[in-house]
Formats: sequence, C-alpha cells, structure tokens
Amino acid sequence: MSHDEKHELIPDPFGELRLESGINPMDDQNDPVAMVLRHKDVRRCAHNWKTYQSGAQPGRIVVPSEVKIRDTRQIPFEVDPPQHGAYRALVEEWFRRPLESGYEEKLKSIVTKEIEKAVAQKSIDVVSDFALPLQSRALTLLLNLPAEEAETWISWGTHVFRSDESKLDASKANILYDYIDEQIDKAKENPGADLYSTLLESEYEGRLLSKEEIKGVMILTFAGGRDTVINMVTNTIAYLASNKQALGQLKNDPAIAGKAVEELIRYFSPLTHMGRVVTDDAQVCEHAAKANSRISLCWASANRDESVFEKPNEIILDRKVNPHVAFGFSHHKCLGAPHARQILKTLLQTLPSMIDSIEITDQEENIEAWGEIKRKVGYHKLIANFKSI
Ligand code: EMZ
Repeated sequence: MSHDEKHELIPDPFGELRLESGINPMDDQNDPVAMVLRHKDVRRCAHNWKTYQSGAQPGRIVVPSEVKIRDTRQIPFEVDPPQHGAYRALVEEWFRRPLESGYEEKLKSIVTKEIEKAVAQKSIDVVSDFALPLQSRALTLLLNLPAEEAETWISWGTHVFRSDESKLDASKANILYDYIDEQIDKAKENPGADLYSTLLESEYEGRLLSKEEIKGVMILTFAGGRDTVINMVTNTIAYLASNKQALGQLKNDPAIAGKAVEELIRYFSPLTHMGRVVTDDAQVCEHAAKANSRISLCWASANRDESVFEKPNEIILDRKVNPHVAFGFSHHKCLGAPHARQILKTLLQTLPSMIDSIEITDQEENIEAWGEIKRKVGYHKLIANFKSI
C-alpha cells in the first residue's frame, strides 16, 4: 500500500481485480454472487433488465440477501419493467418534492439546528448524535409528517434490518413492519397530506394500491435511504475534519456545492453494490453467469474506474466530468436521489459558515467484507469536536 493510499479516507479495494478480471466472485449464505467491477459492464448489466432481474424474489437482490427476513416486495425497487415503470410513475413526483421551492429552506433549518447542537456539546458521536438525527429529521420533510415522528425512527438506530448482534435481524425488521402497518391504518382513518395518504389514493392498473404494495413502498423508503445517508453525512464530516482547506473552498466559493455533492457521493459510494438475478445463462467479463445465480453491480468499484475518471482516488470538489453511478443506473436509479443530494448540498452550504474546524478524537471504522475483499464504507463511531467560528 502506498503512503497516499494509507491515508485515503475511503480506499478503493477493487482496483486490482477490476483491471485483471473485472469480477469479484463471492459467496452470500451459500449462494454465489459475481460482483461486476468495471464502469462499462456495470452500466451495461444495469440496463439489461431482461437478463439481470430485480423482481425474482423479494429480498434476493440485496447482498446479504434478505429473503429470510422479509417477503414483502419493495416497490418499485424489486419490480422489473414494464410494471416497474407504472409503479415508479406513482411515486416519482412525490420524491421530486425536494426540488420544489421552499424545501431547501426547511432543510436548512433542520441542518442548522443539528450543527448548533453539535457545537454546544463538547464532543459528539457524529454517527448517532448528528448523522442519524439529521437523516431522520430530514425524512419527516420528505414524507411530509410532523417533526416529532423522527424521534421514533432515531430510536431504531442506523439500520432497520441489521443490529450489532446480527447482519439480518428479523426481530428488528418486525419493528419496522409493525410500525408501517400501524401508520397505514392511521392514514386510512385520518388521511393527511403525507406519503401514506397519497399512496392510499394511488391507482395501479385501474385499482387502488393494496396495503401490501403500500407497505412495500414504505419499507423501501425507510430502509433504502437510511445507512446510505448516514454514511454520506458521517464521511463528509470526516473529510472536512481532515481537509480544512476544503471547508475554506466551500465557504469562499459556495457555487461549487452542486459539483461537490456529486464528487463526494461518487467518492463515498455509500451503497457498495446491488444484486440482480440472472435469468438466462450469460457471460460477464468472460465469467459464466449461470441462470438463477446472482451478479451484483458494484457502484463503488465503477466509481473508481481509471478508464472513466481522472485521478479516481482523489476528491476533486469541482470535478467537471462525473458520470458516477453512486445512485445506480438506468431504470432503477435511486428514487431518493433528489432528497439525498439536497441534504448534502445544504450541509455543504451551511457548515462552512458556522464551523472553523472539526477535530476527530476517536473512531471505529465500518468495514464490509465481500468475499476476499474488505471495504471501508464509513464509521460505526466517529467522535468529533465541532469548533464554531
Ligand atoms: C433495500 C436497499 C435499497 C434493503 C437502494 O437500496 O437498502 C438496504 O439498506 C435495505 O436493507 O432492504 O431497501
């Protein structure tokens, strides 16, 4: 490992394999997964939904597979075209609300309060005392629910299906399912201007959505944008703590915030990969992908592909050409992306005018294991001191 690599915030562990074979073969619960590593192949496979499907069995495209802890289909995530498009059309507009005027201001007030709280305390754990409450409070805006609702979600911790004890925690998952059931029933009795009520009025193929379908959308909303957003925020704080000049750059030139958002999300790639089920015997990079086996689209590796990105392992806040796939690619690209982007943009525009520097005093890295490969995706714990201006 070179000197530079050692000090990299989020190192790229896929480099060698990406050049050599383009594949990282791994096992998940006795079911092989071939991780596809090159940008070109990741995009090609993501686009080819006929051969590489999302809808085979609820939970199977997630790695580690969640088939043992849920049978509710997450919608539109686990549905293939053409049904996928019809479901997506029902929710697309709602998930674009973060781009409407007024939303950013509300988000700014949430972000500002969280920074003020961090400054007021001598030392905080960025994961549990900053990123998690920020993610949950921002989610009340996205769902258009009262701010207090965030307290319940904060109590669930960073992941709704994983706990310290287990990577797949069924009892934890049940807390979320029961909560969602209850909320759907409440909205049925007492409709409001929130996402549940909107879904209860939505029609698919000429009929109202079923409770199971609504539950599928809501599970995705709670699970999909949770640890990913928390890692994005925590990694941003770790980056700004070790790069004081970046704080200055963002403060002096706030117009780069938009580009900086894309670059940080490319670099962090909070979702390492997402699986697909192979429908017909196929070949990816000379690797035989057998029917009914799984491949995964490794966004994190594609985002460091040296044939696409100049100096891929450097964070260049105003990077000009940035065709990253951190939010996925093609039909299934992330529904929550406008919301995630707004959260990071607001943070990058607010923090530099409130904070002089950030000091990290302790940390525990969150390292994922994918076969032989280990990847740092963020932190379990990041103890920091926010020093105000
Ligand atoms: C699924 C997934 C969605 C899955 C875009 O990613 O996120 C994971 O964190 C969940 O465990 O169920 O929602």
